[in-house]
Amino acid sequence: MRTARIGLTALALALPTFTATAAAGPPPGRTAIALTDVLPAVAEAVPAPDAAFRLTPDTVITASGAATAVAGSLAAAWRPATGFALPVTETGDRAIALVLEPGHPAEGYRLAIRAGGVELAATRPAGLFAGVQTLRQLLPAEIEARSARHARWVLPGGRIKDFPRYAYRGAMLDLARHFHEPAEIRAYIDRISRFKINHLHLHLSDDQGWRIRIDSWPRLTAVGGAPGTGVGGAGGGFLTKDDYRELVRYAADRFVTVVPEIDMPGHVNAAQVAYPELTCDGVAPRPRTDMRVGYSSLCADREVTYRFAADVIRELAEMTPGPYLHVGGDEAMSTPHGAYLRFQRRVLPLVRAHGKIPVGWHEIAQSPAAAENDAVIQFWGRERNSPSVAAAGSRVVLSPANRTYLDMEYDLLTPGGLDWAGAIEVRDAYDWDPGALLSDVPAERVLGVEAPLWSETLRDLDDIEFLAFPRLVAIAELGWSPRSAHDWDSFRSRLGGYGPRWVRQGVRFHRSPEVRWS
Ligand code: NGO
Repeated sequence: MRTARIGLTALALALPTFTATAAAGPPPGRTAIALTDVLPAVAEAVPAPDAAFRLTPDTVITASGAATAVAGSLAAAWRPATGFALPVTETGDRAIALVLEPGHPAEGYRLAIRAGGVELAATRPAGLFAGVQTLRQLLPAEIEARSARHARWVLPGGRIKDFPRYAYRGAMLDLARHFHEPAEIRAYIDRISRFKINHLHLHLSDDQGWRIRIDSWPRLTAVGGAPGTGVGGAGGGFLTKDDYRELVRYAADRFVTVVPEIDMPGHVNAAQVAYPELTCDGVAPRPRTDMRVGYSSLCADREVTYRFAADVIRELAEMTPGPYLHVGGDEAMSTPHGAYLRFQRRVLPLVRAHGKIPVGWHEIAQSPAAAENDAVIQFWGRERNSPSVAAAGSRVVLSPANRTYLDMEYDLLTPGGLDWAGAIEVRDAYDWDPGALLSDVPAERVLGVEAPLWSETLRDLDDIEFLAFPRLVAIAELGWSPRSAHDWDSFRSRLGGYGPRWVRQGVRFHRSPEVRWS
């Protein structure tokens, strides 16, 4: 692997800023934004251009019961820039009404915008939240400002019916190679949930560091989370159990499910530095801050290995309300094949025993225990066909490295990122079909897509944002929008229109030359 080591922040700060748009504005009754200017693309839209709805100082948002919290989030998003009170009430005229009603698919919603009012309806709050993300993109970019602006706050008229193609739309953040503070993780949750990403996979342990407190093995974080435990000796840190629980709650408020990962039986050097009994010879290895992979392994034939795995899985499951628990399994190059199979035969059932669905990188599909425990396989290869994934018969999350790895460089000129899976520009991230990537995995076994962001080259939130955006939006659209909506020219034009929103939010993003930015 090769890295470009130039700081991303400096580059992003040097980008020109946008000037406010819409000075002239569209004619009254019309809007600058079309009903279909939404990322990810909506499933069905019927514009009614003369039926726009204008927000006024008197606009109210109506909701009751389980819809109230989502209504509150919409009001909170729109208050700063509009300067309007936007009270959430049970009833009201000319309102933006959030309604729970039967009959919509999971996370699906319908939206009707008329001059006299707006109705957003879904069966569950998750659907309302998805609809709110759509609504937020239908007001001009000034709505992202943090203080009151003069603008015509007009929503384009018409009807939308929308629902996801896949149930699982994920982003992964590696906390092991570089620890990212809870505030940075919360910011990332804010950013990804805007695009209807609904899972956040946290890679919590690796050769360099261990980032989640485990009470029964306290040296994991005391040693593995100490200062200097990041790549290049930079950084350090870990999540306390309270930090983790608070992140899980924060994510859940944005309808994002946290998927914790402890990587085993490889990628365990940090654990072995803290507990030498986790090696086969009982000798502590040296701490590692380089980027090599494949050299560490738990010992499949020592009982202490399974006490360790059981304790870690139990404590992690106890603080994780979501259904999934990821046990890694990738690049166990120094675990003999038989030992790998013996390890998975004992560890995958432990995840089940603690009430969770095991998830693993696609190497776990070599183990019959993967299918027996109905594990989810996360494909991260480059090749079109992966017979071992097909053989397992399990559900698959697609993270093809040459399409979805957000830590890959954009091109040869843009600093930042690794290059082992190739350069990934926005169109590379967008132009593939999750339903057809693995020809021997039937479409119905595809649970969804996930874009991993490994942290070897990352330091701070600016670095995270610069590599994630805009590529993560391409993956979000592949995960949410129907295949029939797939259209590079449309995507790239909607993306160009989104740029000013990121500028206002203070998000550093790659101004890809493939996109005409507003
Ligand atoms: C690989 C490897 C990780 C690296 C990453 C860098 C997987 C599943 N294992 O992906 O340890 O950090 O590449 O791109």
